[in-house]
Amino acid sequence: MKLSIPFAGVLFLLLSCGQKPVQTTYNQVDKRPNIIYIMADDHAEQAISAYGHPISKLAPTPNIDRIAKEGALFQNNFCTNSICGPSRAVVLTGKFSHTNGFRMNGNKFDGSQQTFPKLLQKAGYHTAMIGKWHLDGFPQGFDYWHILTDQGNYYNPDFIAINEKTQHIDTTRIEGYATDIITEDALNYLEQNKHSDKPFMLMLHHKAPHRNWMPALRHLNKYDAVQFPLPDTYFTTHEGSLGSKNQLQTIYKDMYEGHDLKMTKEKGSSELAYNPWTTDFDRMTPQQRSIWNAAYQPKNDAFHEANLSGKALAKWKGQRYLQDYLATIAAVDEGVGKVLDYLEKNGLAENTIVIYTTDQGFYLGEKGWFDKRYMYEESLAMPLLMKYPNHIKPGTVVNALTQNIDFAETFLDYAQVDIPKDMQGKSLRPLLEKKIADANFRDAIYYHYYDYPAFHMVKKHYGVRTKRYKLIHFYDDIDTWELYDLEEDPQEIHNQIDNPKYDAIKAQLHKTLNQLQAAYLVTDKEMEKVSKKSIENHYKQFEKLRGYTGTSYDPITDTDKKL
Ligand code: SGN
Ligand code: CA
Repeated sequence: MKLSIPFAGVLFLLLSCGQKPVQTTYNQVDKRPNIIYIMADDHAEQAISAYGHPISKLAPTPNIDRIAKEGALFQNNFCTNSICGPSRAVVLTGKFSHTNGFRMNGNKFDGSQQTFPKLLQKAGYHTAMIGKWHLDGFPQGFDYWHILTDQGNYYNPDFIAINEKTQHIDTTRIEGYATDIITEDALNYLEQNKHSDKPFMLMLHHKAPHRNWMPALRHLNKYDAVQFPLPDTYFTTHEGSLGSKNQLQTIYKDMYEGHDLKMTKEKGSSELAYNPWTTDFDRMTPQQRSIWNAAYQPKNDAFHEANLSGKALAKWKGQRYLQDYLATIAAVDEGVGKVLDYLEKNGLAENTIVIYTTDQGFYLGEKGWFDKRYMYEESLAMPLLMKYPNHIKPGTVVNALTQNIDFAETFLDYAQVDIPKDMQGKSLRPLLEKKIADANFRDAIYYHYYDYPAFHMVKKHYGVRTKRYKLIHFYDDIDTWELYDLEEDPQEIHNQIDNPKYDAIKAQLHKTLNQLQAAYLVTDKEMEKVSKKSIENHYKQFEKLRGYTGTSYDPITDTDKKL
């Protein structure tokens, strides 16, 4: 791996001055806790074994689980807007999308606004940001940053950083696997900072396991022999839910057979079946590509021999997706282990808060889906694990309704920095110190997703979730409400909006929704409608990108249908 510029610069300085770093105790002067915020991209709770889901039992994440074992596991943590950039903007600002202004990917993040890293930096912290940024513009409020370009690539990714010599912003391609490079860079950062008397705050953001789920070379065959359980709702017909009918995120219909599922054109060939974004595979070195092909070819040839169609093909695609998705997580888990080991070996574990989370939840075949965006449980949920020895009791389980809106205030609270009045969350510290009961923390959470028409065509919607119920309004080219009783129907397949049995609950949920919108100073109860033409064009554009076989299993007719 190439040395990134700032480290090369520091090394050069140390060598050229002939100085050895002064040996001091870490944080000798300032005893406030260090913070390592590890955020993966699209890592579902169902794929973190600490959460106990059947899928994760077959693909455990022992290192990530260590954080919960030594600290806390949040059982009801949610995002406010289930999509990448917006979730990151909420984390940085402690404000909802309608307040921080970043509602959807493609918006411009106003980097000049108040963020928690800026406040920590001002209060004497050394701050760093490594990995996926995806907020447009460059990070502000960080002493060191080294970020992926846009979404980043799994193999030989491009990174952007400030060249310390020229002060120009440089893009450098680094050979290797993104997850490993990011982990390595974080370990280098910790090592370089080891003798600072300042506490640090490091944001370590992985690209993995974002689409198209490309595992590290050492993990390409990791789960070939495992049959993962496909969810009961894999072949749902979305009865009673207009909001979920016309999306484009069904595994057996919308995945690109080459790019996403790594299927080949025919037996004996390593040519990908359908690969609209050539950059992910084309950027691999010939050596990487040949290891890749050697690992995938036998399983792809076996697939061609089996000559599957209909339901069997749809199930095969679900398996391939899960095998790749979970194998991609393996390197993330190893990386978390390396960071935790480093902290222990260097006497840093005690005084460092470690968080593991992801920008939002993800579907692993529930309702037939991949991707996120919806206010349904799998994508609304945002895994959260947190340790801080001597402050958080090992094995703590938090059941309170919490959100990414709370993170900024939590970090400021632990760092003893005043929490600005305009932040919209609540510090989680009193919960972790058991100064407040879970049930008294928050009665309901607010959600708003705006990104339509866009990839996957999930309609705009907002809503409220309490401990037991959920009310959602889908709007724009439709106008429809959904109500779910999460206790009776955790899979959210029975929309109770027209069931008179729920009339009183419905009225209460509407009231709570109005109260939350008032409390959070919601300025955009509903966004402006888009034109029919634009919606049609988006459908056309995305439908063109779909599978090469030109057919998909249709659960309504139980046959293969032409796409
Ligand atoms: C890409 C993906 C989508 C994904 C978005 C947003 N398509 O466009 O499937 O929903 O990113 O993801 S891909 O074919 O380019 O992989 S996010 O996590 O950045 O919000
Ligand atoms: Ca994401």
